[in-house]
Amino acid sequence: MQINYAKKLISCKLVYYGPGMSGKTTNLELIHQKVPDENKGEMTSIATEGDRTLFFDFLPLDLGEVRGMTTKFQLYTVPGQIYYASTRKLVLQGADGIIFVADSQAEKLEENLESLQDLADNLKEYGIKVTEIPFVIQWNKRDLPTAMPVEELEEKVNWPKAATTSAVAATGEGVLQTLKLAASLVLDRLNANTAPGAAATTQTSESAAEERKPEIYVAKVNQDSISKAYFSQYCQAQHRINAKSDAVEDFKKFSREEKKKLLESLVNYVLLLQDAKKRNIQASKEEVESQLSSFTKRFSSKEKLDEYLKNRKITLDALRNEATKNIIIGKIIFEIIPDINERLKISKDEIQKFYDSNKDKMGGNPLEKVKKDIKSHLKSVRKRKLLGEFHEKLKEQAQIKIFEDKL
Ligand SMILES: Nc1nc2c(ncn2[C@@H]2O[C@H](COP(=O)(O)OP(=O)(O)OP(=O)(O)O)[C@@H](O)[C@H]2O)c(=O)[nH]1
Ligand SMILES: [Mg+2]
Repeated sequence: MQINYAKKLISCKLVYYGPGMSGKTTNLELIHQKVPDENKGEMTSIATEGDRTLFFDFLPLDLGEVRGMTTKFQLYTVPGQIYYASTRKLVLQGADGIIFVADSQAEKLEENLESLQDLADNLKEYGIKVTEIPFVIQWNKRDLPTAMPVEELEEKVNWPKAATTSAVAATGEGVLQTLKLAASLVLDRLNANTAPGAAATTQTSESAAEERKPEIYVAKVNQDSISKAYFSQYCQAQHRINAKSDAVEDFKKFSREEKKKLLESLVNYVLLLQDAKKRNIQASKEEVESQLSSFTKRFSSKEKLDEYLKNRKITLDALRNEATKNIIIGKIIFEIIPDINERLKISKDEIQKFYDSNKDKMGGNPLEKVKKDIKSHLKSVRKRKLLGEFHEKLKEQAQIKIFEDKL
């Protein structure tokens, strides 16, 4: 919670958590529709792939005055899909309250429980207990025929004994009630902490306020903003995945030039995702898993894979993100250049030419031996060129702002 006593401003962060497709973004969209314009900021959906959240959705709200202080809420949703674990954790940082959007359908019981456990684990890493933070569970999708009775959900899912609401976010039912309940729990907590006699707690909440900085953005790409925190995570991940050797640094420091290059590549990716969304192109869970396993099966055993991941300091999630990117790129390329396979054909002549003009780099190997490598090299160069041309086209039509001073 950020409290600025000079400006009489309280700013709270609420995070909508829950399994994939449970209705988190739908909650935010509805709130955005219902709140009068003067009390809300722009809703930012950050690089969404289809209607799934990739990074987070963000909506600033002004709830008016509480005890003489202007109260602002920042609403965030996290991506529910398993493979965005690192993003979920990042968005939880500094949360003042959580709304867990559960999917009431019986077949989603396991996913609800997993996601709730994931939340508890992530909060624990920030030193917070799920039973201590202002916390509301929303039983969403009450309209669906396989929705479990609320009593059963309470019994099977609500182990933190949180306050609960019922909702049909798709029609708006219960959405504002859920928000109001969560907001009141956060404000109750604030009141308790600032009440006379609670001096010690006030101290800590004030100093915590100094520590939490507002979200800083490094770029805006059409409607999507890229936060500095996300960008930093992206840089580390790219470094780890692409490093030539397995010995990667714990935290690599990048030069300004390197950062600019990395930001350019991230902007390109966001442009690509936006275009994919327009074309309704997605990477399905099955596709991601199958691409992932074509990589992991290179390792002779699970131990070998674990060792590789450990040396590189990467997680399977990071590889899944990378796989998602590759699948989407592959699909877009195919859609914009239907004869891509034709255009990626490398002729014997080209291989010969490359071999002849790079003979000194061939280590004395005969053409026969390096033919395959040369072919795949030329193919990836051409693919990059085609993709580069496409990025240029996307850029021409896009509104891109880079905040270089924030890098
Ligand atoms: N029937 C029904 N459908 C709903 C309800 N709430 C949301 N949906 C639908 O469920 C789907 C997923 O909703 P989202 O809001 O995108 O879900 P999410 O939790 O943001 O999903 P991720 O971002 O992938 O984690 C959409 O097609 C919504 O229209 C509801 O109460 N009832
Ligand atoms: Mg979402």
